[in-house]
Amino acid sequence: MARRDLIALSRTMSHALRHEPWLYELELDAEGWTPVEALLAALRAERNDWADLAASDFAEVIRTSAKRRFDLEGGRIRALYGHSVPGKLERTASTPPERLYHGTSPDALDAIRRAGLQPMRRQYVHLSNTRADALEVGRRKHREPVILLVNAAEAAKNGVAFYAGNDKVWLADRVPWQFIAIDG
Ligand code: HQG
Repeated sequence: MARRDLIALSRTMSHALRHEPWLYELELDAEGWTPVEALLAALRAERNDWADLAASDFAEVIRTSAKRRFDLEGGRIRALYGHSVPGKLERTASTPPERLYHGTSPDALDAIRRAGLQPMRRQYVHLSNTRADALEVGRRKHREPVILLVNAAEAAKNGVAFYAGNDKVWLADRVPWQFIAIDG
């Protein structure tokens, strides 16, 4: 599949598996999984050039993407993070690295100072392992994003739950400002 088509497919997979599965007649289980065949059936009907879509196309999306967004295993598929579906998915809290990063717009800073990092429209706050990744995430919101350094070890010690997303992304419940510093 051409790179452009892989990106379009990945976007639609994200929409179906993170946000509005019901539009594709999909049901996600408690951990966000749905049968590969069900997603294939829905997407084949979505676009003429997806009429021959196969599980190998999902595998190609995963293999060629810089970010690991999906798990494909045992005839099932799920998004690893980013969900906004109602009903929090079941996740097991685990010990985060000492520090995590979050890139955001300077316009959000006052609100974050007051309310902490909130999940907003998603189920969890999304944090990056590296400053470089946070910068990239923040650039989706502003040309010159603010980078926040999250003292994850201290937050975890004080009861904030963290969950592994993929190799670059950690998820958390609300992170109060007391565990956050501005890192440029
Ligand atoms: C901000 C992409 C006001 C927060 C990325 C962020 C990521 C607040 C925005 C993943 C706030 C939410 C998620 C508060 C937080 N008041 N604004 N109290 N607390 N915010 O897009 O983290 O490419 O839902 O700073 O790589 O930017 O889709 O979250 O700017 O991993 O796979 O509210 O999405 O991955 O924005 O990005 P988002 P995010 P994919």
